[in-house]
Amino acid sequence: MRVRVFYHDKCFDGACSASLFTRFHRECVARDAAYEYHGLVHRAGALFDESAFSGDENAIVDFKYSPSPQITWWFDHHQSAFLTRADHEHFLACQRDPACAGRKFFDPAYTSCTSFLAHIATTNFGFNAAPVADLVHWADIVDGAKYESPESAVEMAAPAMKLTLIIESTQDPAFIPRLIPLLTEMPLGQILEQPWIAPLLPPLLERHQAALELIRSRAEERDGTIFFDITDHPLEGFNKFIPYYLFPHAVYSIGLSKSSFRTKVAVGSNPWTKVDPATMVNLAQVCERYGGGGHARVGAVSFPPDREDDARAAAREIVAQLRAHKPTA
Ligand SMILES: [Mn+2]
Repeated sequence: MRVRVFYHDKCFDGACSASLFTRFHRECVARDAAYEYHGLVHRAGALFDESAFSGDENAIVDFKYSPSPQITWWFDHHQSAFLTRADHEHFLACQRDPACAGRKFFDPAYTSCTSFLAHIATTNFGFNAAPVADLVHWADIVDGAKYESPESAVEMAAPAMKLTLIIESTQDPAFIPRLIPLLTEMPLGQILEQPWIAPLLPPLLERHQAALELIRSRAEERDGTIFFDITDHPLEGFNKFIPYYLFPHAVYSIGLSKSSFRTKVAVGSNPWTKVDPATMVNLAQVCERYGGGGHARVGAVSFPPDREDDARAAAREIVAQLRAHKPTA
């Protein structure tokens, strides 16, 4: 049996979910299957290439729902999991179909897709999640931004955080598929020491430092909202906690950045803020207005590279909305 696993690309939780799905599937569903990995990214336009759903089984983890009949497993925890109302209705219809309901799972209350998958695999399929407890713990910390301080998030001492840096920055399409099986096979510290992984880290730490200095030079904070535009310095991603490391009292941050395939408006909130979450703006809803999405506390909107002006206009509107809004302690 050939199983194709589609996961949120360049994301620690996406890679951990793909690894955990594999271990669960091998232990509880099919002992002799072969697994192939295929990363998915949020982009403007079609998210899925139907012809890629060519396995005997096709699983999507930590990514949006696809109504394709080729998709046989789905696990997600994103509030914006459904691209359209029709997709949501397709999923609800699936929940009423016994052949489908036991294989497609959605719960936005989970901090990480990895912890959600561990829960379903354990309770519904008798999977033993004890050997992967450390991985599940770190997936929750990384995906839920549950770092104890901006310093721990930006200084990145833990192996999971160094791996996250490598995963979020890699330009090698073979890297994450090669990494995925290891995530549920050996401790994270040992993964980092692999000879094909260890040399990747030092240049990334240097680039991280440069991004920190670039954002420091661009960011302006007003009325609790940080804004920075670094579209003139194309970066393939940067640590999203840098703004709060620079401005610990800020509540929201909007960053306009550019990579090879998109201009991105990143809309986040300070995970360490002292304001009452109930008084904060739902950022998934803000982003959905421009065709993006995410979670209540962090979201993003992607524009094609040739619509940078639209991205900038959207960023300015969002900045104005959030600066006018006063969350309270
Ligand atoms: Mn996730």
